[in-house]
Amino acid sequence: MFETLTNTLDSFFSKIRGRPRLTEKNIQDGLKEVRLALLEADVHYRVVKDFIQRVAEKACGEEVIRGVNPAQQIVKIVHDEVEAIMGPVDTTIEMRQDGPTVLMVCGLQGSGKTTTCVKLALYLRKTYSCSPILAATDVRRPAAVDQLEILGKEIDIPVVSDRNADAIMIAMKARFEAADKGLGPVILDTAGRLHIDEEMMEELRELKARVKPDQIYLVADAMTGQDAVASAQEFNRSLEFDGVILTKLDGDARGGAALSIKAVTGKPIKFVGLGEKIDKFEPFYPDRMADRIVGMGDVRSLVEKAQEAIEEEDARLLEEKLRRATFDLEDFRKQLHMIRKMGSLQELLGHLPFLGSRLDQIDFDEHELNRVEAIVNGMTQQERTNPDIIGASRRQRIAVGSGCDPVMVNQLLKQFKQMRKVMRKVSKGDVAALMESMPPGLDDIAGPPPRGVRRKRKTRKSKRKRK
Ligand SMILES: Nc1nc2c(ncn2[C@@H]2O[C@H](COP(=O)(O)OP(=O)(O)OP(=O)(O)O)[C@@H](O)[C@H]2O)c(=O)[nH]1
Ligand SMILES: [Mg+2]
Repeated sequence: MFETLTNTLDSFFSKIRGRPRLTEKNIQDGLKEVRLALLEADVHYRVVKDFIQRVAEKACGEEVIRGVNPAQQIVKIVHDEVEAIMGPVDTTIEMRQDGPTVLMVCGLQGSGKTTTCVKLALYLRKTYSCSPILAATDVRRPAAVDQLEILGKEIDIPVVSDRNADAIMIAMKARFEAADKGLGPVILDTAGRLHIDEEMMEELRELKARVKPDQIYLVADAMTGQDAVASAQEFNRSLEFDGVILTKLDGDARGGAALSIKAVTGKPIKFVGLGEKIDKFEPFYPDRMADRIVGMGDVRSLVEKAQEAIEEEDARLLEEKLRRATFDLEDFRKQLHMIRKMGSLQELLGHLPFLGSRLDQIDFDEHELNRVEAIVNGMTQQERTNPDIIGASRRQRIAVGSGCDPVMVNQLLKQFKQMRKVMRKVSKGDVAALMESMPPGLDDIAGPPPRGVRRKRKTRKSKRKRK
């Protein structure tokens, strides 16, 4: 899903990154391609129009922030806009205190209602430690009741049914049983039709009026693209639902429905179905979806990984030291150690926005990182805390101990001192010093490369091309 869109955005970002200055014209040109890709992904034309307009306005109107290049700013704008057209969304379900909570699930025939009811029951049982109960209120299709009963049995969730009663009576019966046995929420699996018709809407409206569900969810099939959006609009007009559950996102849907539903109906996607299996169901996160579409890499998981590795106290101390500019080689050694705990450098950088697809442009030299670590390890604690005491003889000793040339020890010390100098300036409020210390160039989007990572030299040919 979204592959073409992601690729188009990626090539748009690459193009504008190569430009020394961004003009309204080159932003507009790039956005033309993005517009096509959105339409191709089956996004509603009105959503596309508004989206492009907002991005263009913001991108052209945005003041260039010092130290952030325009390309970075545009990526951020696109990402935020993609997120904004799908969110915000609150997936929590308020559980009633005065009786069972009732959730009504409706949608067109075959959209996945029955499967979704069972998935939702399982999800709620896990997340809220409650005891959901299903109500077979689809009395239209004889086999529907059997289907729900079989699925409910599989995961041990009770199903209330009555082959001689109507939907309202069954829903009432389920609520009564839930109240009696202390179960809930009650999930109503309603009947669908091939197309929206007034009879179906009337039935659903009546069910809503009599049973008064706490939440109504519309199940929409992502594979049907804009049809799903159009029917969602109709449902909302006559029934007013609270949120959408978008199913079959695992298929080869182009994703247009996901990007259009909120903008067209005003109601967010709350959950998504990602497969036929009962556990293929999860809350919808617009920010994560935007990360995926805009190709920002899995920043979230990087942060989580880093959080695991860095003890909170360590992080606090480090921050304090950075602030007071008393960061020494001992801290540097700890940092190297943390990087190691987080995985290999390549794996780590793979999580970073933009670098993901450009890893092949960078030479990874885990070797050099090992060498740096060996040099720092070869120092005494006193030398690490106060590198200024390292003279020629100490340098020689460290070089021999770490199996490298004294020149390398010198180089590392020089770079470290330079870095500390910059940090001192920054801590005194001179942020420009940090910017000036960064190497210029295309990759500045990801900041200066860490030690151990070298940029590949540009060949004469590619230099000439860039000119
Ligand atoms: N791949 C995939 N298939 C799904 C998903 N959700 C449901 N299905 C399948 O879609 C088909 C229809 O699902 P149902 O749950 O019976 O749909 P329904 O809306 O209850 O259908 P009716 O009761 O006939 O209106 C089944 O084969 C499901 O296995 C999903 O998220 N991914
Ligand atoms: Mg069904």
